[in-house]
Amino acid sequence: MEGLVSLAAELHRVEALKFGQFLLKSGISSPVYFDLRVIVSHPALLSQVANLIYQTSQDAGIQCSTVCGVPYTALPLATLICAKHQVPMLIRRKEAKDYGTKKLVEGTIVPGETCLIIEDVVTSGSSVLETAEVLKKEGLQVTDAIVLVDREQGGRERLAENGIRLHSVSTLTQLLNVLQQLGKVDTEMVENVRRFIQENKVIELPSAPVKKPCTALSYSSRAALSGAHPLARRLCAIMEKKKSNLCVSADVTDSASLLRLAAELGPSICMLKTHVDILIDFTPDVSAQLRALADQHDFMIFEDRKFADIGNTVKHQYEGGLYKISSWSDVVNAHAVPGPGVVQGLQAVGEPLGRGCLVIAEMSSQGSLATGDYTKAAVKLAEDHPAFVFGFISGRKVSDRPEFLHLTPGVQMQPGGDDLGQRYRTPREVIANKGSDIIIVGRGILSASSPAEAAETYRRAGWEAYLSRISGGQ
Ligand code: S5P
Repeated sequence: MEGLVSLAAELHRVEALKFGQFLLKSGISSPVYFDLRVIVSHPALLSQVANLIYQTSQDAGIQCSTVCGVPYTALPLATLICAKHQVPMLIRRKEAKDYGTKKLVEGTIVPGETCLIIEDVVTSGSSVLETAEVLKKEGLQVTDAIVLVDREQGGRERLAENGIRLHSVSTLTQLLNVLQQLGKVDTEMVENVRRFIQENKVIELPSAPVKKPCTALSYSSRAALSGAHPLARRLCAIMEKKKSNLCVSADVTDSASLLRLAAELGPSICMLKTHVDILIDFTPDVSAQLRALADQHDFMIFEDRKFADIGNTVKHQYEGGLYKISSWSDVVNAHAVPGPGVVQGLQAVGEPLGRGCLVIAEMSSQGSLATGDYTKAAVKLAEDHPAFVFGFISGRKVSDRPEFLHLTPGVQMQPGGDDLGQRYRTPREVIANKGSDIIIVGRGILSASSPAEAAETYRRAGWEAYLSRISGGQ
């Protein structure tokens, strides 16, 4: 108890715990706000917190082989505990959540061993769950997590559902009671906070106050955005109408198979992606028939040409040659590597025809170089050309503008990859967790004994993930 009194007083003194009115990420106004990052500037408090966390783990009788702090605030806490008590530590890399070859966890991993997670504040439990998922993928067992403050907003229950026991040094209510006794908060504020806890179970704690995220918006509300590109609006309307955020990648090498797929899968998809240059028997008639099927079944055609040259060259590649892509494909895509010229060249051809473009901001393949600053530059390139570009090829939501759509390839029902570097994530992961809008599925559907049935399975999975996302159940 004594420990708790000085903890509460210190957290309040250094403004790691504030009372007032704060706008949370979810758009909700909260009377209480934690920012535990500041404790690194107060060494005595930092080590007091580390000691209390360690003591809580001892009291709970937790046995573990390693400790991992949820980045970033809990990292120094884990470090202090591990150094003092001679426990091996693991570091979870936050920035390597993107594709690439970077390791997700640093330190020596012994599969089968138990790793204890340390966190500063738990609200919904999402950050702990995310870290646990990464550790489990490495073969570690995660059974317990220790948190300095449990905000009592459903995180404990959510973690328990996922097999993780949450132990807290303190709850928000306990801190509040102590601060009230110390005269640091008045009765009215105490009541406000109590009511807030009751009424706001499982909401996200903000890292910074921001407005409602666009992942919470429905496709139909995005279809109504007056500033969005007409193709983005139409695609959102198609998705809502067909209850499908599935784009099938029709990577077949003969025209008859392509047209058969388009006819069979048409009702299940919002978009059909082609690689017209892998067809051995392309004729203009094929594109005309494809166009007719797209109109009949109401899906868009996306020729995955991945333009990557100077503006003048891509203009010709898009408009002319054997394929005359601009004459039949609603959507094309472009690499950002040449700079704005590639989009401007394509736009000169496509905009008058009402076509649209996606910028490749990330790739699904192992070791992709489209990460970090490159991805940021690609996002800027897209946002600078809203009259033609309406979205991205990426592994996750890379732009906060709701008028831009995110399409993610590298999707199958089971995570994994192929032997040429492709990497797969599940529809749920991509749509509900990564905030993308459309799943692009090739071999997951094409290699099935019944592609039509497989397409329905993917359509349902993508749609359920979307519904769960907009209802806040991600
Ligand atoms: O990063 C990317 C971008 C694209 S467009 N990774 C990809 O796999 N793609 C394309 O998506 C790729 O060219 C292929 O047509 C499809 C994925 O096919 P699957 O069979 O691996 O699902």
